[in-house]
Amino acid sequence: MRERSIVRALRRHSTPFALSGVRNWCDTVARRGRSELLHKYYWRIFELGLIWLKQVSLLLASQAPERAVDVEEDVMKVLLVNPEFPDTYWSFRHALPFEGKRCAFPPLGLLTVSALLPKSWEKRLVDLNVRPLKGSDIEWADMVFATAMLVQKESLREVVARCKARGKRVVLGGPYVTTTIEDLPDADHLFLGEAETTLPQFVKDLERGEAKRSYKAAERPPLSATPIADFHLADMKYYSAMSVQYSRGCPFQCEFCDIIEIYGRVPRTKSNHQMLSELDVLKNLGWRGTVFIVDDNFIGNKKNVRGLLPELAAWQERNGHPFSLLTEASANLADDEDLLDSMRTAGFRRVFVGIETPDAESLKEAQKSQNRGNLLDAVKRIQSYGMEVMAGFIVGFDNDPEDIFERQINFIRESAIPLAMVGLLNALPDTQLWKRLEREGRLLGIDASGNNTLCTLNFVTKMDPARLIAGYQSIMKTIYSPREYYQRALDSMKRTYQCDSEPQHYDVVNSIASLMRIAVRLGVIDRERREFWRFVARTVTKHHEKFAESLRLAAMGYHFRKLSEVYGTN
Ligand code: B12
Ligand code: SF4
Repeated sequence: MRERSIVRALRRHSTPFALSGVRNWCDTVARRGRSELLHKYYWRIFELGLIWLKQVSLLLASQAPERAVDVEEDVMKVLLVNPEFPDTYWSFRHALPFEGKRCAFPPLGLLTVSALLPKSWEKRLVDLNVRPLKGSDIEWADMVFATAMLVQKESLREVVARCKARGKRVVLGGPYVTTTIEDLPDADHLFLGEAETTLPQFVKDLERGEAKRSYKAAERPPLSATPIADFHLADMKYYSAMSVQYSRGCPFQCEFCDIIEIYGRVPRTKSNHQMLSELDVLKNLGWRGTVFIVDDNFIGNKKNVRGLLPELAAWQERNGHPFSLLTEASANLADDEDLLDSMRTAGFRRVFVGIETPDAESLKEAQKSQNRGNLLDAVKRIQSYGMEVMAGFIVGFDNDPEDIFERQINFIRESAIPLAMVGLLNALPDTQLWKRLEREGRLLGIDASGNNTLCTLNFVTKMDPARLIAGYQSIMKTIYSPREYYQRALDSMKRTYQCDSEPQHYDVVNSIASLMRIAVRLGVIDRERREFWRFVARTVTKHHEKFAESLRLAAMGYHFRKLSEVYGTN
């Protein structure tokens, strides 16, 4: 009964398409006109006409006859939309086609939101990175829920405009909505921060017809309140990995980081039982292969992680090692050999580490105290436990010396980190860095795009900006030139050697298809084919047990090279 009344209320209040179109048109014309013709008298008269037209459309909408609601169909229909990602490091866009995939990871935030909504509601997921959003998808829904990171904001804006034009109620949440200081798209409801406690409240408010415009939890929720995500909504065959989350928050205080502003400095974890149940669900849905534990810092709460790892290892053993694990952790992971050993046993094969810079002064400036000591040794130690190290690097700190670009290149070369993601420092809203630069009057008033591969700066840098951008581009060009990259990949495979190599879950047809695609693209069509065959030959002779791994790395190298061609040149 309760649900029917919400659905009826929503359908009653959803504006007919044509009328909402008139209103949106009025708003658009008014916005454009204001900037272009601000002081013109005749514009004012026209604007009054627009206001009148908008009022009439509102009045007609309020008198529109209530649409008949078929009682049998009175189930709330929620469309979950993940906007499109631009072409960045983590999009892996140029590598995915080799695997026959469309997107790297499913939108875990939305799948979790789905699980927080009443079970009886009908839900559908449209991930724009997998397929386009059709008019019929929007028509189907009573409400549209969309998420976004900063980098997805343009696509989000389009999604909201399309859904609003069809008179749908739109609900937004996620990191962009939480941290932005810009005007958000014209949605009906905004969720700031985590939604474990606020969404159930929203459902109650909706029922009473008292849903608020904005929801923000008074406190960050414990992760015991996080349900198992609705993984079944994601069409798994299009993703190259699945995601689960163990913890949120990080105990450190890197100046540029917005994680600690969004998720806090006290890492909260799920229970072991929650984690293993999520893995059970993924396994029962038929998933095999990579699972990304999407924590801000997996070892943020070391005590709890130590308790989880043996159980995780036992679960993998019991289930025939279905998953290869990937996560993100701070560099101090290298200080704890017991932890490294337990991670290896539990099936971790890759770890992303925020190295940022080999320069001690710049690390101090970034308040990255956990990166003290010999970072090169730290990387080697992690690799010696069979884990490929992926890492983030940054140039543009105030303390960066003139030779920082060569030093970054040398560090990346010596550390044998194939997937080195180098970005230009940008200040994200709400971070300590943003606040400092604001105090120092150095912000340029340019919106942060969230895409740190773009050659844009949003604050006044100490180094000459032209020199900084040229230096950044020289890093990109060097580290992703095929010879450099393949050498790092070979070195990394050598250092991560272990007797029990990564479990492979071959689907014979797909694997042969992937092999053919890689061989044709990189070994025949690509102008760097000589380097590719040299790499293959050296892998076969020295690391044949890692042949599948080497093909994955070759595909990734191609993605990064394509990116460096886009961003690494003027
Ligand atoms: C996994 C992950 C990814 C995956 C994305 C997978 C996917 N399809 O979503 C990958 C690896 C692709 C990725 C890439 C990037 N990421 Co990322 N990523 C994360 C990470 C580590 C976890 C996200 C996650 O799944 N969380 C688990 C879910 C359950 O939490 P959640 O998303 O926050 O959702 C909760 C709430 O936010 C809320 N909520 C979320 N959406 C919605 C929607 C509605 C309607 C409602 C009501 C509520 C709601 O409810 C959920 C439950 O509480 C976060 C950090 C973090 N702690 O979240 C960074 C993070 C989201 N990423 C970030 C960034 C910067 C990037 C990149 C730009 C990095 C780069 N330079 O390349 C790229 C951009 C993507 C691209 N391809 O171009 C930033 C975003 C900053 C911002 N303000 O937008 C974050 C916060 C980390 C950081 N500070 O660096 N990322
Ligand atoms: S270690 Fe990583 S997540 Fe933690 S504060 Fe630093 S940058 Fe943020």
